[in-house]
Amino acid sequence: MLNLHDALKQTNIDPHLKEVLDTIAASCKSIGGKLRGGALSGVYGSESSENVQGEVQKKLDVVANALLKHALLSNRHVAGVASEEEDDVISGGDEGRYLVTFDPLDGSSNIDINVSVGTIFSILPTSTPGSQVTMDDFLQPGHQQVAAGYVLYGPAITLVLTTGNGVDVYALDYDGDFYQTHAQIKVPEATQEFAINMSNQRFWEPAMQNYVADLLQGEEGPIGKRFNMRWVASMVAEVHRILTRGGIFMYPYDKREPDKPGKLRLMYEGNPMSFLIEQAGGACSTTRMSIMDVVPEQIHQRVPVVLGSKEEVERVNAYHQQATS
Ligand code: P6P
Repeated sequence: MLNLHDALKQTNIDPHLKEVLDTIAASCKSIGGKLRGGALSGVYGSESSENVQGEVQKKLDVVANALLKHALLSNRHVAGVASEEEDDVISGGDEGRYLVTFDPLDGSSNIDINVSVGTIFSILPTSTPGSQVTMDDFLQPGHQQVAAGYVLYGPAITLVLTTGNGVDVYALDYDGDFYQTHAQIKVPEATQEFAINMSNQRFWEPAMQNYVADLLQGEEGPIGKRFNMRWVASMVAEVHRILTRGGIFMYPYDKREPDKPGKLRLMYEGNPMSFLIEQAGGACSTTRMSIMDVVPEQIHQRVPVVLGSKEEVERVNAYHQQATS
């Protein structure tokens, strides 16, 4: 079995990028170790602090963020980092050529109930090597990403990674190494499984309400087939299910907070997951455009997210196009 280090050696990606990916994998192993301890590791519960998103931080949010931040800023190839848990971007070494954005522990409301959570990361080239990074250096569309992935802390600890040549899956073995279990995975074109938080239905745009209502009509409805529903409230778990067996995941715009176009963040949730899904033959959309075409204006900006099996994402887009034509 190929381990991550040897698998990366077989690619022609920049050796410096390989070192950044090795750093991320090593940090996620440490995060996984903290999670494995569960309540015994003393990291359950919340801090008294809130992050820039206005969310109460879980103890493990803070621990995971510190682990990743310090490890990456100690890697000479990292020019700077941006984290969901940090108000501003942070400069790294002046010879670094890579910018890393990350959500250190996505789905952390699931930690205390022992449900899967994950780390999401995205790697961008810096256009200003050798100088202090600013937020503007990070504000690149998702198509500029050179690598993206996540680590899912589930029954197995699984790393899923793309460097722009397909998507590969690695599992963490007892010896502490990630071994490749699947290469070039593909999202099935069609699906009968959707993921959305139905409790927000009254806040969606009519086009999304109409689409989901048609899904729920099953064989008798206009889509003509029965759908099953899943909602883990952990994006990494949903995306991993979709990469594994297909599906469509939606966190759409809702009218509760008109200045927030959705809940999920573009730079360290929408873009990395879109890169993975598109590299695996799936599709991604804000319902108006490809997520990776969005030109970022703020490091923590939010974006409506629809991603998964191409046939279903295209159907959602059609419902929204009809609504505006
Ligand atoms: P809700 C976790 O907080 C997260 O950012 C994603 O991982 C997940 O898909 C979504 O929010 C869950 O949101 O509103 O269902 O709790």
